[in-house]
Amino acid sequence: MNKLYSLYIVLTIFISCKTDNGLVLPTSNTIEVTETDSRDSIILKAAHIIPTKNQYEALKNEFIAFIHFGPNTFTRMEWGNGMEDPKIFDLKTLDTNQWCQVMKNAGMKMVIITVKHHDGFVLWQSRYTKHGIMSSPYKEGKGDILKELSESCQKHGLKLGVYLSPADLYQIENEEGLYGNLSKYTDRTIPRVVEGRPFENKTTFNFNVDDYNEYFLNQLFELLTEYGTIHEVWFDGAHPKRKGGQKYNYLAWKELIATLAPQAVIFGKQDIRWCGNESGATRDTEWNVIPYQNNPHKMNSFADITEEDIASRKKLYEAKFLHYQQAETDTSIREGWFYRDEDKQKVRSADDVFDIYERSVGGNSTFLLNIPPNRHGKFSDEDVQVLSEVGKRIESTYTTNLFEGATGPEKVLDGDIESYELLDNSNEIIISTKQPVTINRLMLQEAITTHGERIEAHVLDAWIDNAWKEVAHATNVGYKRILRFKEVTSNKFRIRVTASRFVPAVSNVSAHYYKTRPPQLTISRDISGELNIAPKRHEFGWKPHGEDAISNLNLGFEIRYTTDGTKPTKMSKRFNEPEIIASTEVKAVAFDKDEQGSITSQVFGILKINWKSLASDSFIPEHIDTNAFDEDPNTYWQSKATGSKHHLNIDLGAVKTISAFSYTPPKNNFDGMIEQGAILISDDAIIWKPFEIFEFGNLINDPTPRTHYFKEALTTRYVRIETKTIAGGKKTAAIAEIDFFE
Ligand code: FUL
Repeated sequence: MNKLYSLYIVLTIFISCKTDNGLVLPTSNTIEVTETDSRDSIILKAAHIIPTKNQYEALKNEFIAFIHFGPNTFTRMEWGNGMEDPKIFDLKTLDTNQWCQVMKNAGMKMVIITVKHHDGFVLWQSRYTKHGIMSSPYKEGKGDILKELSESCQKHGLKLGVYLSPADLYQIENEEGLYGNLSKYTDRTIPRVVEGRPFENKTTFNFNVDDYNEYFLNQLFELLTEYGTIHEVWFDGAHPKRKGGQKYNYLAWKELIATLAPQAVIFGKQDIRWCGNESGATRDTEWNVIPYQNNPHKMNSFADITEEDIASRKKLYEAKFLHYQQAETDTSIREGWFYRDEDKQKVRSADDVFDIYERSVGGNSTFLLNIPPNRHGKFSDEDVQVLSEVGKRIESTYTTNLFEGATGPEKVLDGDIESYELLDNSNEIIISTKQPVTINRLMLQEAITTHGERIEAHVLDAWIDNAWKEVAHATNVGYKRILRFKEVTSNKFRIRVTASRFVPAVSNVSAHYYKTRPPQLTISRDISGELNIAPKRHEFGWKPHGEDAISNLNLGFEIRYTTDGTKPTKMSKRFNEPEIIASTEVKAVAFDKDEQGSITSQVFGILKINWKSLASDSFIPEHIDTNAFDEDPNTYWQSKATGSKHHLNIDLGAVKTISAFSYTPPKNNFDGMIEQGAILISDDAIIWKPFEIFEFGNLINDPTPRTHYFKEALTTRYVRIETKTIAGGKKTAAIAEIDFFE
């Protein structure tokens, strides 16, 4: 009865409000779903969820920078262990002005720095620990990286954010460490007074917390009061280790942040969510109205949201609360989050970064790109060049609007994202230009601050040969959608909204042209060693209407490559037929007439055609042991779930001299990521001698290949991989691909 009544209300509202202002409920950041709600009234509520002022400001940043810097920069580890000697952070020079200049040139608006990563080492002059910059040689312990960055940000007009890792290995591992020390919850005053180090800001807080939460709050107090305006506080969810059942009193942290940095958004909590991967993948449909079972404004902890479909109508029907929470698409310009080296650590190409930019910013999220400074305290040249090229592409593509001066709904064409047009009658927008224009990008924005996100599906048509022809289609819009398509020339375009949650309010439409470059390439090898180089097929499946836009766009290019580590040029070998590739590096590039694409490189290990599995401790039938070396990273060996110790013995077919190996974990199975293990060798495949131990960090969030370089080369025919620790405390080991390098 109740549901029928609410359906009646919804229908009445729908019928009566068509000409109204497009609002039938008060808008809010969060709306509760009640027992009496019908499916339709839930969707109507979802159409009235809007971002907070801070969230909206954060969305408008669009492209922001991440800095991972700390002891790992010097140890070349992804995750430290907390027991590093602070002297390891042997920084002699630092140029935060260079960082800021490069970010500005790339079009970025904010930078978030790891002031404390999981190892617990702090990059600022904290009163509450000695494990940090104060105990390092940098400026004889007087340096303060956050201060230098904050000053550079002010100089260059960039916003600043801080990443303060809740996981803290130093506080876990050292004897007097506070993390999980089972201390009592008592009333504590924040900040704790430290003699000789008064605060200028006299605000104080009283919280009932334990030692580690107090430590964390004291540090937040320093960060939010002594380094200028902080616009984002980033709480990472990863935990290399836990101890003593340590809990986090996030609601206390939040109160402190809201008081001291009222303009800051909080990542990993109610304001901003993780996109669910670290590889730059984006969802085709990224809704920011998210279903919750509890009120996110009162929640202490937030689970990662990683599924593909997180907020379709079906998901919203199960909600108890509907809440606006945007995603950040975070990934690194380099392989791994920290700087390792100039030659082996891969750097993303400008094509790659620009592609992620268009998919993330143009897919209703914020692009958070990590640029790890090197051991000289600077961004390396290769990263600088890529970022400068990306900045140029963003500017040349998106600052020229080819709909300028066009006729159509005034408020969507005026370039003012605060004004909007309600599509209450026809659900379509027609735009005519004075002269025909050639475009291959369309940008759309909804008036999310007043009307939330409503469009569920839309189509772009162009008037060609006296008829409407469909050019592209996509699903939701929200803050921003960029449509990409093969170039089309016309003087009349139509946007049709084919499904929506309520009357759509469109704030902006603009048209653009991106000068297509020679394609990015992928280099692969099959089990017999045969090389293949081909244009990269993007994961986003850019195939409107079954048409292969990538091939169409790239007709006429040629591929040149080298196999000796040198840069390929127009004079290098042309790729037209496969050759056999043994242990070496292949570099390839596409040329379209005289224009050169970005260079792709791939290091291959020794050929695997004669390898045999001698034994593994176990395997499950669908994932046999030879999958670990079949040159197909989509298949993998997986042991039975018996514990953390597993092994795989391989016969390389002949005696080989090996200097490194790489481990590729399965991409879509988080169960068997090998965090620690050992390589053993043998003369007879019977008696095994330990050779070297290895360790890889952050595999679950970033399941990409990891390379371990041996201290000295080994010569053997038989190799045994023995596992010691599996990520996340799991009990099974898995290998998608194993490679040995000569
Ligand atoms: C992850 C961390 O474990 C990585 O080291 C990195 O900081 C990334 C941004 O978040 O969860």
